[in-house]
Amino acid sequence: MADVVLGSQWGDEGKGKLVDLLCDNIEVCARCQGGNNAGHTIVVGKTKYDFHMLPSGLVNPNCLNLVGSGVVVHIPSFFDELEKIENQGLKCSDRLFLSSRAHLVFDFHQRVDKLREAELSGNKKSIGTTGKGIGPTYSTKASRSGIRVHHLVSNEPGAWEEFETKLRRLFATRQKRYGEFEYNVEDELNRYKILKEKISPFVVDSVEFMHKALKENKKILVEGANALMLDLDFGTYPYVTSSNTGIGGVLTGLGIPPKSIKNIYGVVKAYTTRVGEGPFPTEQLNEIGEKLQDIGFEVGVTTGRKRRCGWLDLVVLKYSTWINGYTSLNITKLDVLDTFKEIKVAVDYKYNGEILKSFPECLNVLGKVEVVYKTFQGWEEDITQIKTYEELPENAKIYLKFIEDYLEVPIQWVGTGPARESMLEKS
Ligand code: 2SA
Ligand code: GDP
Ligand code: MG
Repeated sequence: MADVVLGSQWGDEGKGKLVDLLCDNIEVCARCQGGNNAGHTIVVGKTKYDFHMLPSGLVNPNCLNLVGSGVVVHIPSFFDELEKIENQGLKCSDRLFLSSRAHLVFDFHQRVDKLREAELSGNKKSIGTTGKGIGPTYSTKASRSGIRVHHLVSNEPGAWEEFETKLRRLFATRQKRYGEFEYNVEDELNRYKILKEKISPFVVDSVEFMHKALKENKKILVEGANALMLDLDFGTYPYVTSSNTGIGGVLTGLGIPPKSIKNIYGVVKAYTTRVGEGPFPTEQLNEIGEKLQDIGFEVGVTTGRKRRCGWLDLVVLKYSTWINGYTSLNITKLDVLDTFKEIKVAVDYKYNGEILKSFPECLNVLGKVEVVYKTFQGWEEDITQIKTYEELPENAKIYLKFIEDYLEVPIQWVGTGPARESMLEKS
């Protein structure tokens, strides 16, 4: 069976840390969607690891790791990340696998990502992407002109020529759309001739890989990237990423049956953050937001951008729970709220005086909602040294209990600091 870790808000909830905690007992860790737009931070002792495209399960030396077919892969970045992690002392190469069906991100996809953003910014509608070429690559995938890993590594007669033709054609269509832009196809092809040999040992048929792991009753963990509110279908469209970041993406991105999924862990930050543009009803554009940003050290792992901050939004989380069906929750960064006298939580959205039944799909409506808050008294004490859930201050427990009751999902862990040990398990 496979357990799944999913982001429940707009990302950066602390998924990497939960994966790390669960990793001690798992044998296979798999990424199913996204690419190197993601940034998962893990702190082990004095070492801080930043994972982008590679699964965080690499921190466990006994765990096999798969980059699944739903992931989009920029191969030079794959090797940069691998090298960086290996230089930090983790031996990874022989337990890292890449799906032959994953789509390739080329440098021109990254250029196009930035060109498109620049185009949109003219109408003040840019998405605030990470610039990693994620959207343009999923676009070529959907338009059936994408290039997959197997196209690159194939040794069938004429395969390289076919790869070359595909790449040239793809680039030509992008040039037609965006005009002349700096990109040397010949250099790229030469580079990929070398990368083909380098990447080949990592490539597997991931459907067979996952099927075998399930059949052998291996303990599997799927690591979601980004988060539900960035989901292409269910997020705040068009201010989303270009993959299915919810439970659906786990199935389509790995090719495993629904019945193979056991636990679905929802990672919930004790407040809300968002990086990039797009609606954020509980955002605090004031000293509260600044304080959360500052204490929570809310800075993008991939781009270094400051994250926008605001109060916890239970309307978002209810919607997220309906879609992903969390079996339990990991509340992270509770310690960031330690010094707040009052803590607010959004419990409803009102539109034209009426309480909305769900999270609105239309951004014009969302832009006009009045957020209804419930106010909690802060605990105003340092919880970072606490060792058990029971020892948490009463006001912190009241806050957590309210979340649990509202969402009707049990809390399993509470994060009280960035380190591996700073995680309280609720019995
Ligand atoms: P993209 O690049 O096409 O996926 O961007 C589309 C939107 O998705 C958001 N997005 C993210 N949001 C939170 N965290 C992400 N990862 C990095 C991190 C972000 C960073 O862990 O800190 O370093 O800035 C991530 N990746 C994509 C993005 O902001 C757009 O709103
Ligand atoms: P992810 O993308 O969901 O894996 O999250 P990120 O790694 O992008 O951002 C989460 C940040 O919060 C990282 O810097 C973590 O080290 C940190 N973090 C995780 N859990 C906690 C916690 O409980 N308390 C504090 N203070 N920091 C945490
Ligand atoms: Mg992140």
